[in-house]
Amino acid sequence: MAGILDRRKFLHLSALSAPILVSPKSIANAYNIPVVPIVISTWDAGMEVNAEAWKILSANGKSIDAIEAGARQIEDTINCCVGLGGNPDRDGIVTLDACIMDEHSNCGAVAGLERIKHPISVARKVMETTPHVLLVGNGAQQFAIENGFPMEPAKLSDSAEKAYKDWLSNTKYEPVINVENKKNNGPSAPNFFPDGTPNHDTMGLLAMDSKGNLSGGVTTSGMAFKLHGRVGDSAIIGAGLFVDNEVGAATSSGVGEEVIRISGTHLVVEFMRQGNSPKLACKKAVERIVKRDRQKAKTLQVGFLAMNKKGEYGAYAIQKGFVFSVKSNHENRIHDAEYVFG
Ligand code: SD4
Repeated sequence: MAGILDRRKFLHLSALSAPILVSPKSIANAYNIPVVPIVISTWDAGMEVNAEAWKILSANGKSIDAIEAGARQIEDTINCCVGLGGNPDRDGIVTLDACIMDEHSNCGAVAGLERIKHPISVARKVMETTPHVLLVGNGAQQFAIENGFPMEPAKLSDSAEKAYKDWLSNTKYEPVINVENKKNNGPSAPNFFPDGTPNHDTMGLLAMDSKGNLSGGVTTSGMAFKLHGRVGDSAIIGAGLFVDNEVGAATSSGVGEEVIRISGTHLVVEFMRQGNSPKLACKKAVERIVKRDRQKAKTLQVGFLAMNKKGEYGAYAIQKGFVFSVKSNHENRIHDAEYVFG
């Protein structure tokens, strides 16, 4: 496809650029050539997620397949903050939300899904085999079982069990914003509570494949100790995830209610459609939340992450501490997002 910087052209440009010390990325930018493939994802755990997605993207695979593979990687990680190893609701039950969207605006989602390891794949099945977008609760579980997804034991991971017991001894229902890790000053430092446990539970990822097609996905155990039955932004197209293959894609992490209230990722994509960079689009969406109730916003976290059709990306958060991971032919690293309140 014309206008796409694939691996071959990239190597060619690298060779051309070497003697004059101009990076292939700046050449690509100068000629307005999208840099593909690329995958970006929320938080530092996105590094491993990206690595899995990259196996598909670097072999000229489709972005939707890369998204599913990346999300499955973290869903497989027991004792992590995403998937069945995540924290339960206030009744002690782990309920999972996920959604997926491709370059044709096909989308699928599940919410409140219990005892199924790969909600992202169930969401994809909803997208590909039903006329619906969102299945919830028992219906979602029944659909998963009918489609061959095994039921897992109803057992909390060790870290979730501990967190739940601690929470039960002090049942104050307040979402906790991410705070700096006092134990570790590395790049992943801001994503942990001072005792070292992860303080986020959502993986959102966006990919553009070598054909320049965008897809995205989100998978989460949702906000810890939520009311049973509560659904967050991560299952809702336009809130936790939105993809428009003409413009770009966005995903979110943080307090889902605030994201749903402003149709957050749809808003980010619309801001990009108006010509804003991904970072500015994310900033404007964050400001929409802050403007509504500045005092309340000081007590909670929301981060948006976005990518446009050029392969440019950016993020913005309410609080310090939101980080995201990027993998392309140019880089493989974690970035800090800018924020409103430091
Ligand atoms: C939710 N947005 O359920 C998710 C929570 C989250 O990092 O992102 N946590 O509201």
